[in-house]
Amino acid sequence: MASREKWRNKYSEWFSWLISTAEIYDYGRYPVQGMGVWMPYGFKIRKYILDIIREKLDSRGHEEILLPLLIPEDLLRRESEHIKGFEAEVYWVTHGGDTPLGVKLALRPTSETSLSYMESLWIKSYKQLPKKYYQVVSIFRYETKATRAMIRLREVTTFKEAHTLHADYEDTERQVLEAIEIYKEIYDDLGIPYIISKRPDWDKFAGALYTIAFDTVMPDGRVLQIGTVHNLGQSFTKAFEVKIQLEDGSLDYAWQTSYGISDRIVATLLSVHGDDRGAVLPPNVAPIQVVVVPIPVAGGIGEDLRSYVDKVVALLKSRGFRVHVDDREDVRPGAKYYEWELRGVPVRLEIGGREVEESTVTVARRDTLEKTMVKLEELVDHLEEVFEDIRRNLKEKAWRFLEENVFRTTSLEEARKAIAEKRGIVELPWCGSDECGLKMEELIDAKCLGSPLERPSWVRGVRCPVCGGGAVTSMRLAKTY
Ligand code: A5A
Ligand code: ZN
Repeated sequence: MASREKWRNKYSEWFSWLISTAEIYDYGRYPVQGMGVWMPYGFKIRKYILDIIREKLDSRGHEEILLPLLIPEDLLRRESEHIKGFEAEVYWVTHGGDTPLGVKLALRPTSETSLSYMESLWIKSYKQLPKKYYQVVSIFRYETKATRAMIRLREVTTFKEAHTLHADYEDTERQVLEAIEIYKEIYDDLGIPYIISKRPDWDKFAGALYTIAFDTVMPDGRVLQIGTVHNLGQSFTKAFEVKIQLEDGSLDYAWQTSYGISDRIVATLLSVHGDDRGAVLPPNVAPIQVVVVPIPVAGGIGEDLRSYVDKVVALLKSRGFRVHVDDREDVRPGAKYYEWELRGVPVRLEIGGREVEESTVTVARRDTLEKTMVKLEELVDHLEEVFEDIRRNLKEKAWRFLEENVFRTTSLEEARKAIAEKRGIVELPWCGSDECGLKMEELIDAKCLGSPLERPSWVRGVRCPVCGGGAVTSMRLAKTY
């Protein structure tokens, strides 16, 4: 905790240091702003996260598809609210070689328009519904706010966008709840804590009826939106003539939802669990779960040591662990420890003369840095327990940090002070009017995240601090990314 407080003010620096030194992501050097490079180790972390995301979606009837990167201008413009929201952020392809294109083509900023166009051809009847599609692709947004590694990219390379289609509004409401459940499970599996808010009307996704967002508090106290779920109503199906035959034979426009997660999930995973030594990865997404470091006896890795190490590694591999042996002869064990700690490997096994003799291994945990001697025949069970314990420990620590950073008050002045001094999230009673919400932003100098999905009991009988009217819910505000 002490160390968390310490790097509150140097978190940005820490994050840049981590992703470059641990060779996760090369950012700021590729000569296009807002575009980074996934390096092999980072790519693997990203892949294991995506495996979880895909598994959660697939197991609930989502089907993966792949839409074209280019969207013709007329398609992108067809839903008027949508294009208003994205107009300023679109990259346009205007030429093929030297030839000007007859129709400008957008690099997709998201795929509601291109998919709705195809759905108008594919979907004709309520019998085909609900339909749940998703894709994992690059999207392009010419972000005007300061770009940032993984967090505010101009090429978002890990954009998981899900798009669903329904026969009526009730079914979209059910789908929104399912999406929230899926996202909770994904973040829970990664030990990432979140707060779920219904975004205020002025901050919803362009074209949506409403937006539900997952936010988390980063180590510097600023809030990051890590995922969103949108009820799109019939905006796009009307614009694209996605008409379906209903059960009673009548024709109506279908209903839609969409929900997205991006590279931000990787940034968050690294940030909420990391420490002064570097990354601390939960075992389920660690590219290397166990690193074995042989401790040279009398200056070298002799025959006995090598064959014992081979035996340990074979055992762990046969039980499905992702194991790496660091037997570099020209690097000292201490330097190896430093390197694998930086990369967040959950468990290190140290094996030297004593371990060979006693048929044991020394197990060092990355999260607590504790070391334990374990008998070889107990190693597999021990590691399974340690993995479970690391998972629980990381998750609990991260949730504690989030909870410590949510501050509830009825006073605008206290809210303003809390944000100025500690950042984090403040919760104020709110009458529900846009006007008062916007006024809070101004008075507190923070951004509205929105309200809890259910009316919180603490606002009962409490007044909106801006207008003095009765509070119907609470408003959350924070300094955001
Ligand atoms: N089609 C819907 C799902 C959509 O585009 N929603 S969204 O605009 O809210 O984006 C989904 C998520 O992507 C956001 O919640 C945010 O976490 C992330 N995101 C948006 N813009 C980003 C950017 N420039 N860089 C990194 N992540 C971004
Ligand atoms: Zn009010």
